[in-house]
Amino acid sequence: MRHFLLFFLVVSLTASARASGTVRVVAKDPSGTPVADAVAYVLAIDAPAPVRPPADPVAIIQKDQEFLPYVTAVVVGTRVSFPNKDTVQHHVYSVSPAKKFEIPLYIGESSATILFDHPGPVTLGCNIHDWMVAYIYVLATPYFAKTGTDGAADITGLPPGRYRLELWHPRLAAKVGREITIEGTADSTQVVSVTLRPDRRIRRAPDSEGLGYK
Ligand SMILES: [Cu+2]
Repeated sequence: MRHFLLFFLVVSLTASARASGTVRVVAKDPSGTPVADAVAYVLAIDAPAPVRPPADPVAIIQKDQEFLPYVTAVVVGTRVSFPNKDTVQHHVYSVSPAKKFEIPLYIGESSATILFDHPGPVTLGCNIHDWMVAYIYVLATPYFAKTGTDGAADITGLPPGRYRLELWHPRLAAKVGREITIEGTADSTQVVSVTLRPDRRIRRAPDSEGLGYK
């Protein structure tokens, strides 16, 4: 009987250690329109969740004088490369507190990779092309996902426990967050209302085609 009880205990402990849940975050503005390019992430409240940066650098390319992708989420310790797919030179820089850097004028695959070693938002710009802007959001949690055009992002592999769900977006007007609980393998959907500031991005000069910028 005692053996049976022990066996039962071990089996149930193993099962709970393996169990993981998914949170589907759906970001919408107050009018109900889906919000894309938001970084949804959860911070573990009960136990620390260490991050493991990827072995290879994450690439943010420059193509047709734009950065791609517009928003990139990485964990602390990730290296990012900035390959230039254009035939013009770019000069990528950031003056953000989480990471200040500069890759002077280059064409093609710059040998420089930048290490993002502090959490927080990083705004990327190009010294040559004012309209080029993109963002890196550096996270101190392994649990995150970016919303698509449908406003949805699935955060997977969450061990049971309590988490703080937060969202970041380049034009976020006010911080959003709430506490959530993951139980077993149950999936949950969290609809989050996000208020964005107006989009003030500088658009490409309309006559740039004729001025030899290409
Ligand atoms: Cu440029």
